[in-house]
Amino acid sequence: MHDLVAFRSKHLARFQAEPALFSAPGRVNLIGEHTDYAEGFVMPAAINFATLAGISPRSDGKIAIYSENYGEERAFAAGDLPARAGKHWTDYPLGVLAILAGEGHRIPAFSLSLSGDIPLGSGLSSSASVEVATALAVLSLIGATYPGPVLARLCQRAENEFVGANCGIMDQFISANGAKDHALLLDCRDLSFRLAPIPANVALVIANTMVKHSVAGGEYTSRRAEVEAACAVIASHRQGVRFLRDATVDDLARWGAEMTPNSLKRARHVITENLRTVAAADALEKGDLAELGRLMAEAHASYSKDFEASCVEADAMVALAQDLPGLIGARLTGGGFGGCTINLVEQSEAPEFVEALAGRYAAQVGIVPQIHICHASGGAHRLE
Ligand code: GAF
Repeated sequence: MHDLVAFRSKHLARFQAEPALFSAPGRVNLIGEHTDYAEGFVMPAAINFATLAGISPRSDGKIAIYSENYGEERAFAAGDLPARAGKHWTDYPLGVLAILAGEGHRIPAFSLSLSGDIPLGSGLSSSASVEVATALAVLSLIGATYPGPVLARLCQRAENEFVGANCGIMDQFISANGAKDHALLLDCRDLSFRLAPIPANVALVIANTMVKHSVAGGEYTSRRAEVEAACAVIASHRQGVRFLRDATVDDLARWGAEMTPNSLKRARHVITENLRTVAAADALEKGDLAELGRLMAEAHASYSKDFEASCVEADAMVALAQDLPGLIGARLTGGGFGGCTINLVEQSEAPEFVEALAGRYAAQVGIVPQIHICHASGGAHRLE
């Protein structure tokens, strides 16, 4: 939980100026993994872990950025910002500035403080929340606003074009556009979305395997390449297929033999995951939690076996949750290869669920996990 008063006064003490404050949440994805860059469907929710940004103008032509998480301050000349990433935490805020400058904004001098309580490398989109919080803060100083979906696209571009991570739109989109107590079914083709209420008696229990995950890592990129290679095979036979969003399991039956075995499996995951994600939104809207849980289990099996993006620890965390009282559905969430599982759990059972799962995981895997009972939160906003 953030201490806003402390955050504000630290900015004041460090930079001798009152900051305007902004908050951008992390996210958990209920279902729809590695589908966003295939122009498919995802259903994340923003969570009550966030990055705070405090910003105040300066008159010395400098941009000073302080990260409370890294305990480090860096300064740049506003008129001569780095053109390339430096493999440093400042790449995320600097990437946003580069994209805003490219959109024709003059970037003013300012002091920016950042502080996040999203566990880093846990697959809960700390990077996207830094980008969105920075964008909101800087835009407020410039006096410009963008609709949430446009803001998300600009932040995704910061990550793609500046940081050099080939992510899709999901994380930035939900950080900018999340809604309290709702999951958001996003069509990553046209960015249209609908909100599905999460019942008050359902808790989002997020279990950190403590195995670090990174979108910038090679596995994410190689999976994406395999997905795109599968799509190219189908596109060579069937006009109008631009992304796997346009493909069907029937296409795989016909032309799968022309793909590498891995590409075929990755494509089967993406194509079936799109179907599951839309079905999961319908189930949530109808209050059919049993069906939602079934789809989450199917999604995890597909993510683990066909997409091979799980790991021993995440498979264990999902398996160990299965017979615990109150479980509705469990799966590995986010980019894969570590990070967190999402467990939908009956609220009244959640505290016991957390204790039992933590105990089982520590006993079997030998790692003490961090497990949080979260709720779906609103998207990025200015704090008064
Ligand atoms: C990461 C990426 F940043 C998202 O765009 C998405 O592809 C996700 O992995 C997998 O669903 O969070």
